[in-house]
Amino acid sequence: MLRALIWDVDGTIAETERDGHRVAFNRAFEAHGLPWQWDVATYGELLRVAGGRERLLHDMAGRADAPSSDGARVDLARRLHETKNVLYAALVEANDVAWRPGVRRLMDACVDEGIVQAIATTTSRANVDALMRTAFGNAWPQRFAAIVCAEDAPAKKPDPLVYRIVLARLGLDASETIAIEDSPNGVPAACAAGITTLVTRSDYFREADFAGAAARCEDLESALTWSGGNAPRVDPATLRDVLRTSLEQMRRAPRHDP
Ligand code: XBP
Ligand code: MG
Repeated sequence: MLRALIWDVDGTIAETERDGHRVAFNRAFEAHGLPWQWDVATYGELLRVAGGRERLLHDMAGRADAPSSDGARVDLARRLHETKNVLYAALVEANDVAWRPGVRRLMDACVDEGIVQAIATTTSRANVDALMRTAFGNAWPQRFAAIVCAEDAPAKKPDPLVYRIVLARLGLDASETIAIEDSPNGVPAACAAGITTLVTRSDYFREADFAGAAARCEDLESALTWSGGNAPRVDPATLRDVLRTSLEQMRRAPRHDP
């Protein structure tokens, strides 16, 4: 019996990587007097590395103009990352990072139907907070039975730790949940935790293979046909079928009180 929907954040809820984190990293480089810039394609390559600080350190390893000692690089990455997160929040608050189609409707439908929701992300908690507040205000955490971020799960995706912590906090078995993911790091993380995983294709990973995923779609709006009362309705593609079946099962299940 499926009981909970687990959301990835970056790329799944909004195009945060291309329009948010990347832009904020570039502004942080400028703010720290560095001549570095990550264009859209370069940042796509860097997304192989999960975690903003880890991504910075990976990039610095190939730069002649980065600090030479490990300690100085770690310190610079920490300072750049702090600045980046502040600038990211400002971008999100200015509504420069649009939510992806269908996400808000599916989240609202879950609330209407009493379906438990959770967040499993390798992003810093402050970034999740900034993004979710734009849609739901300060009370947004009340919508989620578990919110697990980078600070809670130091081993980042594709490590399944973040999903295992979510399952533990929900008190559910993996077979009772589905995850929505967008990335080649996120899908194996959810799958390794035993969770049925649906892919919504973000810009950076439009062509990726996602062998372990149960189903794939372009976005959640086109994946679902919405009818009165926010109810998702059947449509033939695989994601639609899996999600519809999941939601119907969840609707029939007793409400889970975390
Ligand atoms: C998200 C990440 C994060 C973001 C930036 O992956 O890898 O590092 O790019 O956030 P996922 P931070 O969507 O799989 O959770 O700078 O806070 O790390
Ligand atoms: Mg993602």
